[in-house]
Amino acid sequence: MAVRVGVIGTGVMGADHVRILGSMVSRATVSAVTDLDLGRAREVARRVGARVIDTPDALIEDADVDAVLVASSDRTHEGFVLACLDADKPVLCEKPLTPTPEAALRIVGREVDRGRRTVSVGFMRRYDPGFVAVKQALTDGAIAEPLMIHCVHRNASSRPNAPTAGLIHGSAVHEIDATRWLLGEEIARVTVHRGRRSSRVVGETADPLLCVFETESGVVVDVEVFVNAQYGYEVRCEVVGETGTVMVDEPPQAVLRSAQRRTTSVAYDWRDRFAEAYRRELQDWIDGIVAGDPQRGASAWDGYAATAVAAAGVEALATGAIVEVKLESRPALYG
Ligand code: ISE
Repeated sequence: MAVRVGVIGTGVMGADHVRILGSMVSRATVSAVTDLDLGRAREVARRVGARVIDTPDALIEDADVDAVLVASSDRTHEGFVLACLDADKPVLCEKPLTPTPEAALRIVGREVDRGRRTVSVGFMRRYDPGFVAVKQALTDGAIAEPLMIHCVHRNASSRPNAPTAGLIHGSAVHEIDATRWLLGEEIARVTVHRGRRSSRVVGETADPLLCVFETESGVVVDVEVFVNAQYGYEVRCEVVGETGTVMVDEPPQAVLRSAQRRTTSVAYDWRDRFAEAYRRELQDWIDGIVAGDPQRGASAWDGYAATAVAAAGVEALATGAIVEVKLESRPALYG
């Protein structure tokens, strides 16, 4: 029997998840959607034959909703995820889990009280074939011990006056999670440098930024975050080890040779670059629910840890200091 998914939020990401669930994921249907903009919800629902429910709370409680995907604005995540925990329904929440570590800890606390993991966080890079292959190479010891990681995270453009903190909470948070996941250790301290600002930025956003993380074992990770890079979307990640390096490759694509040029295209945005990762993430989540093992990919604890590092990054950006990351102790529920 198919898992009936209810989707909260039908903006860019919610609509894309509905499309993928409705067309590329087996044993899943989208039974209901909701959005503050009910007109937008109706349009997205129509494409997959889902119902529109007026409010998120009613959607979470609905008898035809077995599991919930939260893709609404970041500040609403906490309330909806807590309501899913109370309703005993598996939930996949888009990243970041919450805007503050305190809010994420409340989710962790509620899940620990229930004694069962049912909250997953949408850090989709954990499902990208390139990132998965890098993780495998590290596990196999292919480059011996990792020493440094170099990352690039570029978007074509951001909205005018996007808050600079959003470059850390919304974008670099992916490198934070990828670092923790690839290395299997926590990030201990953070610095953030703002350099010369691009004249192409509309508004006050400080862009680009360079974030530097240092892990517990001393691996240094540099991340260029540039959300107005103009030319397209690009993510790079290279781990430097004692005997070699391993780098994330992009999905295969055509190489065009014409008019004395050899060209390949650059992705338009993350939905394009990480299309396969999103499909695998959703399939794994559904497979987990079917198998009675509903927490897959990043957990609520991972969501908390990532948000705590991002918050340290925002403090580092404001103060120019090296900021230590102070995590609560990890509950046994998270292994
Ligand atoms: C966006 O919200 C995402 O999550 C994308 O994966 C990320 O690359 C982008 O920078 C964010 O704005």
